[in-house]
Amino acid sequence: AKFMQNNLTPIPELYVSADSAQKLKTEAADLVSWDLTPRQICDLELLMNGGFYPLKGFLGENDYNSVVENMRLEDGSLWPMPITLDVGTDFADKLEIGQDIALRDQEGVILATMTVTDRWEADKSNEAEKVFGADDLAHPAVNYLHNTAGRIYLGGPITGIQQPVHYDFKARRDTPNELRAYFRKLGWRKVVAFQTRNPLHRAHQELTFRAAREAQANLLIHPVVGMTKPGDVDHFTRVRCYEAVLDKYPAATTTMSLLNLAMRMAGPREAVWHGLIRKNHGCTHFIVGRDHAGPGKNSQGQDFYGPYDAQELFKKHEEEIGLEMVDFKHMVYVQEKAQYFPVSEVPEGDTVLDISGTELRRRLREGLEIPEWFSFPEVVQELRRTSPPRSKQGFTVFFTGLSGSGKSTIANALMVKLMEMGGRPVTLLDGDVVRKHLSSELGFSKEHRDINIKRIGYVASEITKNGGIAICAPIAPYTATRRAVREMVETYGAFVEVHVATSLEECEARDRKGLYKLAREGKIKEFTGISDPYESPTAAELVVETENVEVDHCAHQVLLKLESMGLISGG
Ligand code: PPS
Repeated sequence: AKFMQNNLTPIPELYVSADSAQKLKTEAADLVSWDLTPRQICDLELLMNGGFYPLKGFLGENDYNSVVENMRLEDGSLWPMPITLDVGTDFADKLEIGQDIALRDQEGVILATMTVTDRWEADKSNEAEKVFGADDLAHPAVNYLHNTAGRIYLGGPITGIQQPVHYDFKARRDTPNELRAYFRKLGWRKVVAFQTRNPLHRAHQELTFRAAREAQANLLIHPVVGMTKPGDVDHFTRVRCYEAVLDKYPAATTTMSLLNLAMRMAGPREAVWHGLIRKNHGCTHFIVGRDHAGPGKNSQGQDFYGPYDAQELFKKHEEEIGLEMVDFKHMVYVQEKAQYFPVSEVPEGDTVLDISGTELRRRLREGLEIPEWFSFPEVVQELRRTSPPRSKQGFTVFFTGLSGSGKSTIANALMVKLMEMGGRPVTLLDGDVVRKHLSSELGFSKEHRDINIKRIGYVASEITKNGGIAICAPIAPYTATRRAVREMVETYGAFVEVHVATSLEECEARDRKGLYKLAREGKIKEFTGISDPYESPTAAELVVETENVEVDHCAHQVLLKLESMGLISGG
């Protein structure tokens, strides 16, 4: 075999010896320090433990340019991904070339020091074009490059002090050298790695089985738990799923290890990168699928990469990567045979069953059946726990409207009706109540109103995340702020905006608190509708009229809306 491992010698790491680490850590406390971003922490971990061998630190300018343009370091070694330390201009400006800096995690623990040999402002659009194929913000890594990453890149060699701390699934995390030692100990001379950022279903199990059988190799399930594509199933859920599936593999031939990689979704380049990383982890074979590490559609609705671009680029560099590619068979279920087959080998006339990712998410969302031929009951159960049907998830109802429009009254009625139904806790964040408990120091300037509404949004998003119902009833006069709240909440559940559209004339005529009179007399400044703006919603989920309509009926309209959105179950 081409890529048999005969002698799994350790791979170079960037850590100092245990004796020196304590001393270096004490000295490093006096250095200028940089607080690493979550992505930089992932990168640093793999730099230090040899996962990114032959890199010796964050790329300097020449290596960076060479990687971007030619997929190679300046010395010619294959390396497809720019691993850069991006910082803000203010931080970069206070450094001198040659200076050592301390790299800290988000709690302030010093993980490494770096000698700054390079500092430059990169051409990010060029990086996007060359590395990701297009300068298009629909690509998650391009969006990160332009909207999250700092303007200036720093480069230089790293001296590792300690590994980043993980409190989750400790026993399942291995450095390249730990995996190498494990393979050596068990006498595994050929190991095929399976990279994944998704839960494993039966089709994945079939394909990994096949891959291992074809390569006559042992199998390493090597899921990414660092950063994956935004919107993916969180890694906690996934790892519980993997653990459930691992029982279905023969223990003597298969193992699983978690990889704290920050993916870039760079398709072909990413596949080559993944291969090099697996090589460093002691593997000999690597499964590359259709659309490997694909970022989804571009802003024109087209795929960023061709479905087999990744396989082609990998194949071209196979020798240099030092891993044999095992191409992914798209496995489908054949009903008549009650078995999985590669799509190309389906017996003629037989019925193929398949459930796409989108269809799976729909079934989870609506609490519909997921058949046993598709996945394992334990996996489905885990996924259902994290993505319960909408009628069991938290959500937020956000009333907006003028003072005295009836927001609070309707919100109260809605709360009582939801409590009568039971099932989920309900919290009412009424304008006046919030101003008493959360925002007592704030006034009514635009700035203060925005702070007030964002606080409400934060609390509502936490309630939604934890499966409760938040009912908010502030004036919330600004469209942009309402939208910011919507985005906060929609990370965790539905956001239902209800415009209580009582006219200014009617509110003023009612003047329930006597405030409009005072506002007209100039005794209250910046009063919404009188001396301050109210931007009417244009895309609210529901608009309710209150003139000549009973409160009970208004609240009922909201309930019907919630039911039609699947947020409360009928009956
Ligand atoms: S905002 O704009 O969303 O932050 O306002 P909100 O927190 O909902 O507070 C509105 C209540 O505060 C009283 N009040 C005023 N409203 C508008 N403008 C000014 N200048 C003002 N001063 C005091 C008023 O009672 C509002 O209560 P509601 O329930 O809306 O009538």
